[in-house]
Amino acid sequence: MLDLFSRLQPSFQLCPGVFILREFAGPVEQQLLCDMETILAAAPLRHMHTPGGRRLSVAMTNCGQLGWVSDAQGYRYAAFDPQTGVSWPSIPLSFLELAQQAAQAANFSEFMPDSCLINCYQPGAKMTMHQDKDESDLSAPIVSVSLGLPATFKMGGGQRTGPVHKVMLSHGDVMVWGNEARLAYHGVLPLKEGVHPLVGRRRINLTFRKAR
Ligand code: MD3
Ligand code: FE
Repeated sequence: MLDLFSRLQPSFQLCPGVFILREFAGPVEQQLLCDMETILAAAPLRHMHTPGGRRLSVAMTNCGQLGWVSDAQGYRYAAFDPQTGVSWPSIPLSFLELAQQAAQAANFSEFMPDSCLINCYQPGAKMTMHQDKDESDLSAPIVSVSLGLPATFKMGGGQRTGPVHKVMLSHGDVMVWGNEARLAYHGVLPLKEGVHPLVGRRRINLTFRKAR
């Protein structure tokens, strides 16, 4: 664990249960982006709707045994892509290894995600404060990988309102949440205009979860 942290300075524990691993994904960025394009070809990005009928500004798709979906029926994990009717593409080895290494660096060994949500932000897209609580096993951490344009991430506590930590997340940064932070409210401020040399005019976030 020490050695994983030392090659990745400056990584830190933002607050109990929240680990920020700066540039942890850097060494595998090309492979991640290449594997992501294969997934997008089979399961295209789409703007889902909230149960209340509002279109999400972040475009999403999934890979893994289960994918997070939202529509008029509610939020849930589904084994099939509602848009194509077929299973989500499986989690590529490059994704899985990175998620497991990040979890291990944050002291969660044996993390076995069964779901990876791919979020695509274009300038202006944002994510309002929410909790991730659709997963059955809250003892498993969540690992998120940021690629492309930088974004400001907000993290509060157990309530939607109240003081927040703000953290800039840049290309290659990986965050791990677990334990006391697992149900923290969090969100992303509207993405600023820009073009990333490798990823273009967008921010990609890969969120690995154990949904079942
Ligand atoms: C903080 N995505 O998809 S990273 C989401 O950058 C989501 O796209 C954001 O929040 C993004 O639900 C943030 C992932 C994340 C996931 C779980 C968390 C952050 C978390 C649980 C507790 C606190
Ligand atoms: Fe979330």
